[in-house]
Amino acid sequence: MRPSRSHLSLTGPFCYTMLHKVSRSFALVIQQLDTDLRNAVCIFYLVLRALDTVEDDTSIPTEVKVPILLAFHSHVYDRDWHFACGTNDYKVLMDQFHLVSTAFLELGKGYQKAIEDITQKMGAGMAKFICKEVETIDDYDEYCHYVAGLVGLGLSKLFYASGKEDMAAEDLSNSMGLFLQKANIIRDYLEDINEIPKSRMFWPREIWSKYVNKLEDLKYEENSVKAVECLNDMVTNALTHAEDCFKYISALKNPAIFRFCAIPQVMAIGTLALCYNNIEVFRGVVKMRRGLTAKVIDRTNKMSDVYGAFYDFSCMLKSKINKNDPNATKTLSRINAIQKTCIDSGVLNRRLEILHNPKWAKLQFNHDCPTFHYTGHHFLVSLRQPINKLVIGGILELLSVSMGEAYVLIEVAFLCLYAVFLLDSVYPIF
Ligand code: IN0
Repeated sequence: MRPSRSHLSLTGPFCYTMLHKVSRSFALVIQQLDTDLRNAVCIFYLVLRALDTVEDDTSIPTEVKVPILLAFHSHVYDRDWHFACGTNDYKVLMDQFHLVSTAFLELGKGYQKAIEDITQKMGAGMAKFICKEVETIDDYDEYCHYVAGLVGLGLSKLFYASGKEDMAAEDLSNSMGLFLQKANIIRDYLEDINEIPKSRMFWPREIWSKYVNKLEDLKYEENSVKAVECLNDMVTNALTHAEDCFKYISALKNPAIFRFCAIPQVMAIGTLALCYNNIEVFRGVVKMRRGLTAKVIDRTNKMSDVYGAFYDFSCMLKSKINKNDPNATKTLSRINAIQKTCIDSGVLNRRLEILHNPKWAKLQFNHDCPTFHYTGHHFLVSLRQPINKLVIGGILELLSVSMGEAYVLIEVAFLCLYAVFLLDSVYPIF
C-alpha cells in the first residue's frame, strides 16, 4: 500500500481552494473522505469541471472545441497544456490547469487510469452532442449518461481502486448520475433558457412538444398550465432512477463513501419534490434552502436516513399531485413504488410506529403523511390538577400574571414545544 499523504505536495492548496469555489456544500462532503481517495475525487471533480467549462463556453468555435473535448484525457497528463476559456472561477481553473495536471500526476496509477478513461468517454460524448439537439427521451438519457452517468462509473472505479468498495454494477452507477443530472436540468430551466449568449437546452423535445411549440414558450405566463404539466412530466421521468440509487447506495460499505454518495441523492429528491407542480421553476430560482441543505448533510449517515428522507420527500411530492394532471397516475405509481421500497426495507418501522401509534391519536393523516393539528386540551387538563395549580399559582402571583393570561401563555409555549418535538421526531428533515 502507498503511504497515505495528508496533502498533495505543492498543488493541494490550489485544488482544494478551487474545489470550494466551484462547489460550495459538496466540497465539505468530499473533504470527509479518507486522504488518498479524497485527493483522487477532488482532482476528478476539477478535471470534469474543466471539461465542462470547455463544453459550456459558447464563444469557442465548434472546430476548435471538438478536438479539445476529444483530446482532453491526454491533456491531463501534460503539465504544459493550457487553454484559456470560461469566466470567473472557471477562468481561474482553466488558467491554472497545470496545477490540476501536476496534482493528477501525483495520484496512484489506478486512480489516474480511471480518471483518464472517463474523461475520454465523456469528451467524446460531449463532442457528439455539440451539434445535436436532445430530441428523444433516449437522447436525453444518452446525454445524461455522458455528462453524469459516466461520473458515477468513474467514482465507482475510484472507490474500487481505493480498496474500500467492491466494483458496482455499471447500470446502477449510471442511474446515480442520471438522477442528479435530471434534477439539475429541471431546476435550471430558467437560468439556462435566459443565458446570453444562448446556451443549449437539455429538456427533450419528445416531452416538451406535448405541451408547447417551442421550449421557451414554457416561461410565458399564458402557458402556465402547460408549463407545469410539462414540468411534472419531467419530474416523473426522473423518478424512474430512484430505485437504482437505493440499490447502489445500500451496497456501500465505507461510511464516508456512503455519505459522499447519499447526500447528493437526498438533495436531488428534495429538489424534485420542491420543483414538482411549482410554477416558480419558470419564474425564478427554486433551490433547497440553506438550512434544509445543512440538515441533509448533517443527518444523512445511514441507509435508514436515506429511506426516511426519500419517504418524506416523496410524501411531499405525492401531496402535490393534482388529479387533473395528464401524468398523475404515472407519477403516483412511481411515488408508490419508491415508498414501498422504503417501507419494505424494514428500517422505517420505528418512525412508522410513531406515526401510527394510538398515543398520537391527535395526528391527522393525509396521504400517509403527517399533517397534524393539536387542540392543547391535554396540557390544560394537567394544569388544572390541584397540585399543579398550587405550584403554578404561587409562581404566577410572584410574576403578577393572572391565571387566564397564564393559561394562554403556557398553552402557546406547550404548543410550540409540541410542534418542535413532533417535527423533529416524525419529520426529521424539516
Ligand atoms: C458529482 C456528484 C456525485 C456525488 C456523489 C456520487 C455520485 C455518483 C454518481 C454521479 C455523481 C455523483 O455530485 C455533485 C454534487 C454537486 O456538485 N453539488 C453542487 C450543487 C449544485 O447545485 O451544483 C454543490 O455545489 O454542492 C454533482 O452535482 N456532480 C458531480 C460532479 C463530479 C463528481 Cl466527482 C461528483 C455533477 C453531475 C453532473 C450531477 C455528475
